[in-house]
Amino acid sequence: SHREPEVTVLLAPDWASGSLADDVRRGLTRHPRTLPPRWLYDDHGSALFDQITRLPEYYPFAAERAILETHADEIVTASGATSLIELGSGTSEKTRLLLDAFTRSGQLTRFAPVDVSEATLREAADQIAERYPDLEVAAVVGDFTLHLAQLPAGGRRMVAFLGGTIGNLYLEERRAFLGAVADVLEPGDSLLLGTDLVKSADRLIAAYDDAQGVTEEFVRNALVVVNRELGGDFDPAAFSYVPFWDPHMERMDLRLRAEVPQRVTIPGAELVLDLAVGEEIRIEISSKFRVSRIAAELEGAGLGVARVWTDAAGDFALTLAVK
Ligand code: AVJ
Repeated sequence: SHREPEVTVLLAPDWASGSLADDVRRGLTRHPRTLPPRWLYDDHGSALFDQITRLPEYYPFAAERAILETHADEIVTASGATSLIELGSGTSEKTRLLLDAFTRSGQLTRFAPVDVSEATLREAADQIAERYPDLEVAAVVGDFTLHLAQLPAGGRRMVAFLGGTIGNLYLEERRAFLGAVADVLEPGDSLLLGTDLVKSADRLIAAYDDAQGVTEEFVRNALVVVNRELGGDFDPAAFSYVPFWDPHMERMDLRLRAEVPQRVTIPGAELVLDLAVGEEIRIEISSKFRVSRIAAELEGAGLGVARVWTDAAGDFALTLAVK
């Protein structure tokens, strides 16, 4: 028997539709037109992302897991944490490697997974509570850009932000996010940050343009979400998928390009959009990092790099930064 996970809901029930409309209005009227990647993860999108993590071309998932498999005990010891907070936890699949290490060390008393998807979070929290019966599981339905200050306090905390999700943020957003994390941490608390590293354009493009077309469908799903949530009439088939490596910004840039001239009406965002042939909508950026740059950004936010772990191929990094 185990304790029931506690679930705190910080998102209003209409949060999704409300902020999606704002994002769509703002993003689709600026140039380049953009849609924020957070909206890719509806049920279908989450299932597609799950499939992406198992594609042979998509190395980041396996690389990060390899680091955790090899170094979880060191990470846990270096952090000295008694409380683990995971931002954007999803199914918490890889987190189990950390939780297993924490179980071996016996130092952890609380696990707080944070995600915007209540259903995913509840299921993950139930499974974790069952598997780690001595752990207090305090799940938070929230947005890691909005609710950092309301995360469970007390003990020595390690905030984990895995998967390379920080790569979705622009430099300014990263600065704001890392600054906000540093603000809520107490001295001795830490951030465990997963980042994908710069590598050959060929491998990067393959990872985001897989042979089975799963990533393309994942990106195209952004239009399906807008149609469903805001009554839009995007024709996803009227767009081609354009993933490219931007060597100057060192990021993957994933776009959809209109193949025919079209008018798109999105009533829920009070928006009518006329797209010419060749007009593009950026759906996601995925920034790639160099270890020196990660350290510079963390230090700029007031966090000190304690350790960096990479996989054997040097594809991905986990950085432990301490307040
Ligand atoms: C979940 C943001 C880390 O950028 O690699 C994978 C999302 N998009 N394939 C990434 C993604 C297309 C992924 N992150």
